Formats: sequence, structure tokens, C-alpha cells
Amino acid sequence: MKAKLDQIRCQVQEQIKSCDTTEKLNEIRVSILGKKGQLTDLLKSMKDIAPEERPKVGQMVNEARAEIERTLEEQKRKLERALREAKMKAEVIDVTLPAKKTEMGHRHPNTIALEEVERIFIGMGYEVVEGPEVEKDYYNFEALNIPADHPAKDEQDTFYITGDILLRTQTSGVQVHEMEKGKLPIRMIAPGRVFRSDEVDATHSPSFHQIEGLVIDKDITFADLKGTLAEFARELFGESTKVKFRPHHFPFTEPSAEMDVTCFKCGGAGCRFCKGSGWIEILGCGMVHPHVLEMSNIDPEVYVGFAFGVGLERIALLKYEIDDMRLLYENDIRFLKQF
Ligand code: 2NL
Repeated sequence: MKAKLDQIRCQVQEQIKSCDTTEKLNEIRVSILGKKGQLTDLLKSMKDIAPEERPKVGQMVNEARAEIERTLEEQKRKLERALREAKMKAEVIDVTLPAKKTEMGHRHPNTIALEEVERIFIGMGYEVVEGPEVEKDYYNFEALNIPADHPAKDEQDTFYITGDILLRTQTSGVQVHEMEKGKLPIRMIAPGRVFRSDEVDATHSPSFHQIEGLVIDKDITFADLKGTLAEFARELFGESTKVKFRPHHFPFTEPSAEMDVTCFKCGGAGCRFCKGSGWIEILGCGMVHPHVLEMSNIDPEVYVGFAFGVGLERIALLKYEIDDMRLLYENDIRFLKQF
């Protein structure tokens, strides 16, 4: 019996130690310790042993069993550790490998131009205010002194949602809301998307962007308007840029003007870019009409102001020498990457 036991122990120890998977280890466990295992069989043959010998033999079998279980457990841990180490080795990251090239996004020329304009006016103490793209007729037209029969109000030019709700055609409404708040003085720009019922071509789009500016304070004069907008032009187009103001008409300003800048391509000599004139039209402006102030509860006897409006796409097209506005809306990354 003892010889048999020793034989099983030796043989099993060998088997276990040369075993290389946990599945095989399990098979060994079953073949030795399982219901029909060798050790179990041995216990069954206890009945053939003299009763006084049984406790001793029983103890031996138990010890052998404990020993085999220990070895099984040890080998199992060894195998698991080896597996973990192999896995870690396989997962090692080679930090010297060249990185994958990721496609980077790019700021849109409109965004670059807008941030530049905002930077200039913030530098002069202006606040940037945004407002809704859907507006009441009152804030888009009436409060700006645009009469009911004005051609701009025609359905051919304006997208109406209902009879008196529309997609704003200018960002002036944002400024009317600010004036109504009654907190003076005001020094603000209102950038944003505007809508006009235009056909798409190289210079038109039904949706584009505008930046309007408004200053209201005591003792503001046309000289303040000129100085401010001349400085804006110099910062945007370069120190040597000159400006000129041509009389114009807007219902919301009086007097009104359009401002031209010297062509930054030819410096004013005349070229293809400025169509030979040496000047490029850049914005509309004027002194806020007294009636516009009055409608927003500002006393035109005490307060005066100037305002201006400039197309963002126009600035982007000029600054980056783009000759077709449609390029700004196609979002072709090969185009956008250039700016
Ligand atoms: C243009 C130029 C302009 C304004 C916009 C304005 C706003 C308020 C009061 C008075 Cl709240 N004016 N904005 C002034 C002058 C020109 O835009 O070419 N518009 C069609």
C-alpha cells in the first residue's frame, strides 16, 4: 500500500511539474483526486487492510493528498504568472514608433477675420454682444426707422416666419435691445449671422455674417466716428491704410457715409484688385438718427452716438484675397487649410 502510494506521489509530482496549461492541470487533478481518481481508488481498497493499520494508512493517504493539492496549486500559480508576464510583454508600447498622423481641423477664414475684428474693438474698450437670429419685425426694422413701405422689407429681400417675425437681415436688433436696457454709455459690437433672400453668386449668399458697432455717449461727434473707423482700418489692413468717407443714406443714421480704404494690394495706385480706382469700399456708418434713440427711450438732446455695419465675408474675401464667396461655404479642407 505504501509502495503504491509512493509511486502515485512520485509519478504525479512529475506530471504536475511538466504540465504547461491550467486545463491539463485540471485533468490531472481529476485523474488523481476525482471520484474515479487513483487516490480515491486507493482509499476504497482500505477495506482490505487490517483494521489496526487503517488509521496509519488513512493518514498517509491524506498527507499524500494534501501534498498533491499543494503542488497542483503551486503549479497553477506558476502557470498563471507566466501567462500574465507573456501578456504584458505582448502589450509593451514602443514609444519610439512614429506617431499616426491625425487630420487637424482648421479655423474658418470667417472665424479668423471675426476674431481679428473683435480683438481690435475689444482693445478700444468695446463689448461683444450676441443676440437671436429670429427677431421681431420691430427690432429689425421699425426701431431702426425703416418705414413699413421700405423696399428692404419686401418679401423678396426678407425671410418672414410669420407676419411680424423674421430672420434678421442685420444684427441691429441686438443693439436696439441694448439701448432699451437703458444702461449708458454704450460701446459695443454685435457680430452674427444674418439672412437675405438673395440668389447665390460670387458675392451673394442668403446667409452671411455682419458686424455692427454702436457707441452712445454724451458729446460724441462725427470726428469720433472717423477716428475710430480709421484706426480700425489701419489695424485690420496695415498701418499705411488711408480712409475716405463718401456721403450715403441709411434710414437709421443721419448723416450717413460709406467708408473706403486705400487698396492694400497696390497702395492706392490702382490695380486689378480695386478695379483701377485705388480704393475699396469697406463699410457703412453714420451718426445714430435722433428718432432711433428716441424710440429706445434715449434722450437725443443729451445723448449722441455713431454706428457702423460691416460684412464679415467681405473682410475675409479682401484680407485673404479670395475671389468667390461660395468658397467660404463649401468647407473644402484643401481650401480652408491655406489660411
Ligand atoms: C450697411 C451698414 C450700418 C448701422 C449699420 C445702426 C444700428 C443702430 C442704430 C443705427 Cl442700433 N445704426 N447700424 C449704421 C450704419 C450702417 O450698416 O451697409 N448697412 C446696410
